[in-house]
Amino acid sequence: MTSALKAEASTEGRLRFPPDFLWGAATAAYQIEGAATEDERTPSIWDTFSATPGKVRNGDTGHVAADHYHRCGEDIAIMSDLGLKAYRFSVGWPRVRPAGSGPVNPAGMGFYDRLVDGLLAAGIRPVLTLYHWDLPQELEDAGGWTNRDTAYRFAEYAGLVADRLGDRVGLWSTLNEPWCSAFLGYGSGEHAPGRTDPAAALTAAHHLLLAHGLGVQALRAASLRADAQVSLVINPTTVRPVSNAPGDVDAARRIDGLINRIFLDPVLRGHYPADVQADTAHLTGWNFVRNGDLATIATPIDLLGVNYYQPMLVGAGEPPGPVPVSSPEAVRPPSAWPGSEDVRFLQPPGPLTDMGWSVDASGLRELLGRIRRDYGDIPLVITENGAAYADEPDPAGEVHDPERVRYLHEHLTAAHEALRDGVDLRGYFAWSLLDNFEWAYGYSKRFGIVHVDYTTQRRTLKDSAYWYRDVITGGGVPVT
Ligand code: IFM
Repeated sequence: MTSALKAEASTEGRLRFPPDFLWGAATAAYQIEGAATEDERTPSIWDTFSATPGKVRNGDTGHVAADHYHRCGEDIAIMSDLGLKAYRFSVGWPRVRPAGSGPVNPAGMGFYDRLVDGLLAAGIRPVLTLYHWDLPQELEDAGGWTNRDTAYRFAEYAGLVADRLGDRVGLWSTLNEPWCSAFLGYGSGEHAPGRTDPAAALTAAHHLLLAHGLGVQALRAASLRADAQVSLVINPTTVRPVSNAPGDVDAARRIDGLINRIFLDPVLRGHYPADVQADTAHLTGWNFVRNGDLATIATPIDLLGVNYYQPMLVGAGEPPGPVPVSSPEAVRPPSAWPGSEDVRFLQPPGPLTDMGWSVDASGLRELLGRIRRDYGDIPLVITENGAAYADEPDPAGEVHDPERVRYLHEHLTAAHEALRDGVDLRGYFAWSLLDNFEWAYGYSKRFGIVHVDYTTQRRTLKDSAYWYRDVITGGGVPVT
C-alpha cells in the first residue's frame, strides 16, 4: 500500500500517519553535549569560533551546553516518557577521532556506544548523523572543507563509526545541512570557521558532497545491519519570487539553484545544475570537480532527510512598491549567496518566530511535493522542523509555549497533506528535543520542546512536549 493511502483522516478527529511512521526528535553533538575537553576530545572549529570575541552572541560557547554528555541517561528517560520512536543525534568527530585522523579514542566512542545501547533498551531507534558541523580544528588548519583531503578523512571516520555501531544503528546520515557548512562557514562567515570567500564556499560545497558520496561507500563497505539505511540531510526550501516579473523569477531561480539544486542534482541526478555553474563562473572555474567525483556523489542513498523551517521570498533590484522590509534576522547576508549578491530577500508573510523566521507550513507541503515531482519517489524524512520562542517557566514551574504547539500542529498537518499527495514520507523529527546552543545565537534562542535551565541543567517538559507525546501515543495529529 502506498504512503498516500495509509495516511487517512480518522473518524476520531485525528490525522493518522502510517503505522511505521518514525516519530522522533533531533539534536546535535556540539549543541547539547558539553564536556568539550573531557575524555581526550580535541577542539572543533566551533570551539575555536565561539572562543573568538564577537562571533557568538554573549560570548556563549558549547563548553557545557546542556551537559548531555553527563546526563544522557536522564535525557533518554525523557525521550521514553515522550513516547519517541526514534532519536536523531550526531556523533562528534573530534570526540571519537580527536585529530580528525589517526586512531579512535575509546572513551569518546564509548559514549556513543552507551547512548545507542540506552536508546535501544528504551525501545527508541537511534538515528545517527556523522557530521553536524564540528570539524576537528586540525583538519581546518589543513584547509578544512576547501581541502579535498578532508573528504577522505571523513570517509575513514564514517567507516570507523560504522564498524563500532553498525550492528545496532539502522539509520545513518552522512552530513547535516552541507549548505550551512559551506555557505555560512566559508561564504558569509557567520558560522565556523568564519571564512568569507565565495569561491571557497563553492569549493567547500563540492568537497562536502564528495565526502557524502565517499561516506556512503564507506558505510556500505562496513558491517552495517542488513536492514540499515543511509541518507543525506539537507535544508532545501521553497523559494518564491515576489512577483512574476522576469527579474524576480530569475532571482528565485538563482537562489533555488544555490540552496536546493546544487545538492539535489548531483546527489540524485549525478550532475551540477548548469545555471548555477554559469552564475558563479566569474568566481570559480569549478576545477575542483575531478573526473569520477559526480559518480561518487551520486552513490545511491536509501532516504533523503529534509530540514524545513520557513520558505524564502526573493526579488531583484529595488522594491517595486510597499514590500515589507526583511527582518534583519530573517535572511542571510548576501555573501552567503555566491553569484547572487544582488538578490533581495523579503519577509515572507506570516507570523514570525523568535529567530525572525516566518511561520508558513504551506512551504513544507510544496517542498516535499516538488522534490517528488523533480527527483522521483525517493523516501523522505523530515529530519528537522521546529521553532524558537522565548520560553521561560512560569511561577508554577510550567513552560507554556502555545506558538510552538501551533507551529508543530500546522507543519504536521502539512506533512500529512504531503502524504495524501503521494509523497513517500517516512518520519518526522522535531527540532529540537532540548533547548541548546543555537550556533551564532548562542543560548539566546530556544528551539527545544524540553526547556533547559542552563544554571541548574534542570529539564522541564514544555506544553509542546506534552502535545507531541499526545500526537505520538494518541494516534495522530488532532484536527482542529
Ligand atoms: O539548530 C539548527 C540545527 O543545528 C541545524 N538546523 C537548523 C537548526 C535551527 O537553526
